Amino acid sequence: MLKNIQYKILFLAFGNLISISVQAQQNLKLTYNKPAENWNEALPIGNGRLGAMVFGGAIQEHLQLNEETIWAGEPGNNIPKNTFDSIQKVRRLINEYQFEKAQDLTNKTFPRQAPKNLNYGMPYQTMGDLFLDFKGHENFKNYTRTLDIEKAISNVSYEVNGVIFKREIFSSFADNVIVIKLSSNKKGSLNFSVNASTPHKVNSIFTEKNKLVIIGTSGSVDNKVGKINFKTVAFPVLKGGKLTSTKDKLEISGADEVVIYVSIATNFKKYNDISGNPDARVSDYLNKALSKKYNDELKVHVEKYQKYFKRVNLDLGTTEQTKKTTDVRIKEFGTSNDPDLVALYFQFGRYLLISSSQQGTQPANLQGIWNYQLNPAWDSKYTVNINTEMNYWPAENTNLSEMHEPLFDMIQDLSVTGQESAKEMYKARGWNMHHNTDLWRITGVVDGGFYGMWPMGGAWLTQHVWNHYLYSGDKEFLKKNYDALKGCALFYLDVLQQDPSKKYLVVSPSMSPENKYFKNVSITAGTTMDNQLVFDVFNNFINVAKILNQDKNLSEEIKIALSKLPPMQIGQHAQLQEWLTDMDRTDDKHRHISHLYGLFPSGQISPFRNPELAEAAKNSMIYRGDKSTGWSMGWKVNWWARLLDGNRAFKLISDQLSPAPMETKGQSGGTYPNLLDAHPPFQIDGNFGCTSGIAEMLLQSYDGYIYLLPALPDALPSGSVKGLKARGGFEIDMDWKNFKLTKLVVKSALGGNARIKVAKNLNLRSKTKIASAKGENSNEYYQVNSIKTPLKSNKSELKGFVVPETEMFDFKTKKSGVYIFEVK
Ligand code: FUC
Repeated sequence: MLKNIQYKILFLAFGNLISISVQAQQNLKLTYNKPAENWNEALPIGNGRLGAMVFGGAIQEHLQLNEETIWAGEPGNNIPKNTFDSIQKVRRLINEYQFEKAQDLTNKTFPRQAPKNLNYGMPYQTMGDLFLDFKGHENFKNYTRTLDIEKAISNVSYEVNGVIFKREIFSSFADNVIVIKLSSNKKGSLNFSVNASTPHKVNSIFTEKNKLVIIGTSGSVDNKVGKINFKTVAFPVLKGGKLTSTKDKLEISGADEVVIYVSIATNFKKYNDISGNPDARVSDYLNKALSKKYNDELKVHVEKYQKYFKRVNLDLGTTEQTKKTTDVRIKEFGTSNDPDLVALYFQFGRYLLISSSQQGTQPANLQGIWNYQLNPAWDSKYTVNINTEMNYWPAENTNLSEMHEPLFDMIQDLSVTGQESAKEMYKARGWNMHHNTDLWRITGVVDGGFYGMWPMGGAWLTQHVWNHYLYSGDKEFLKKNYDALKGCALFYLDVLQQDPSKKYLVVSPSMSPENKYFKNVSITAGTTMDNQLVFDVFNNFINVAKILNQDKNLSEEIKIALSKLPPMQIGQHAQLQEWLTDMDRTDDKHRHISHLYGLFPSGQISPFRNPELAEAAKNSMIYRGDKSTGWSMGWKVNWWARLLDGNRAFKLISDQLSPAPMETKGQSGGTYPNLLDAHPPFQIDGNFGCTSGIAEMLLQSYDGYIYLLPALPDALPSGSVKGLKARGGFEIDMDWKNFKLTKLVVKSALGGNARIKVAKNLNLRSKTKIASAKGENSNEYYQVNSIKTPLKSNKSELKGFVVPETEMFDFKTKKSGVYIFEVK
């Protein structure tokens, strides 16, 4: 975007203090002055389906390649037979407070390793690697390597013996191929060979008519046989020079310019259909790309990408740090003033979502689409007890609504495959899933009872459906997803159990994801997160059924069940209780703080409506501490933003932007030189979580109004943002200076009342007639579901939650109306 930002430098000249304006440039590029030495330094490109990590070596270019449907295994679910009786026994043991026995029986029923006749989900797998070897390029200089996230192109440039060599590499949004253009400023100086490798056992690499071809079959894991067949073709188009080939290598000599098109295809059509023809598909993609001139290919690629990317602009100001390479900026972030790196990180999150999740593709998995292994960490599949949802947190508010669609498609699939787990394991109607799924849409328990006995995956995923509606107002979309929402509600209606002590309706057995409340026990009933999730599932159903005028009787039945869910509880340590009984430990540092789901992404806890719950949530956060895995820190940015503490949110951004550790395992995250998040190892959720958190610091719309600049930290006194979305189809542009909003533009796509909350005494002026806000917001997308009064331990000492002084005003908007406010 290269937008000029002005900042002032004071200096002494001739004894006088003079202030001058200096132009510094915001630069939407990741930049480096040396080739990547490892994968965490390589740069990700992607078009939703095809991904590559570009290493940018001068002597050897290396592209690690992915196609999003290369997964191990074959169609089929993973539901064990005859587990209902055990689940019933576990329920009884929980009711008798025999928790260790309940855990033991769960572990026995669902062992840690997949039994022989079952599987715990398949890994997402790399395709392989493409190498370009350059003779005589050992002594290179003036090297630069960039990823331009404004255009979705990676560039490499360096000089050898006075000749400048350049590469331009992108995963084309125009034609579904990866394109590598090589050029130099001296005719005839391109001499290199093209070769490839793949780690797949079943493979063959050969040349055929000036093309390099790789074919292979995905891996076999557990009880599944690898049945994804893939084909990759690398086809160089030369200007000048000549191309020769050996058995498995292409040699290019004396060329002026070369464009290599890489096409990859598989036989995957749908989770239950692998009848596609990789040969035909690979040629089809390639021929389409070859029918265009390179410049047209590039032009369409950039246009298609920018259609999404350019919707949002964020300027937080620049400093001298902006001019440094990205790896150095990350290293120095904690000790320097580099607000622009926050803006770059935010936009990089948007870049990653556009590049890994396009309409018609698979949703972004644990590593988006970028993975170099056959057996990556946690299979690089979909973990839905936080990670998959986190990937899509920035989809609506950062104006990338279309990128959300692959997740909705997956929910549709799961609402079918999940009927098997609902019926077989729980004798319940509807559908459910547990904490993992994969390309084949498995819905059974994974990784054994301790981690996997959590029947809540569908409850969390379907929140995205309702949220998409709140942002878009798309009733057709609601209709299309009605059965999935209904099936999810029916499942909980059927499985809720009566808790023996207070007669609440609770999910049993379940857990507060991956955390234990004593000894080695995670298994319990009625965890706070489960209660919050079911609360949202039921309310969504009641709301949607009303909007679509459906299922009145079922709604009434669900309202009764809803009224019997447990309220939230404030425990003895003044914390939000994680479990139904007050078992929280103040020294618990677990990365999951699942009971704060109610604070974010859900909106059940608001500092204005329920200050006591907000205070308790804050205490839980303080006990847990800041530093953790990447995704956990990303979540914390959102929580602190919702708690209106901009400085603490910024502290978490700093923790996230600290250099990732060398270890490939553990609980201490950070950011790799390529700006990707470290769990460790690389896991993309932290990027998306933090991106969403930055948006939440600037704008929130979950609580009945649009709150502008709710959590601005001291480090970001001035800036501007354009194109953030609020619920109800509003789009917001804002400028702020010295922590005060100076300009606001509200664009309304759907019309309706706009209710705006800002800091007190702002004195915004406008031609638009405004009125101070009274009562609940009349806008249908801003209705807040009321929660039960929380219970409070008499040992809990609350000090009071101080909210900033604000004011709220309303104005009527029309469809496509634009409303401008200014502070003079
Ligand atoms: C959950 C987390 C882990 C990891 C894995 C993919 O199980 O607890 O930290 O992110 O998902």
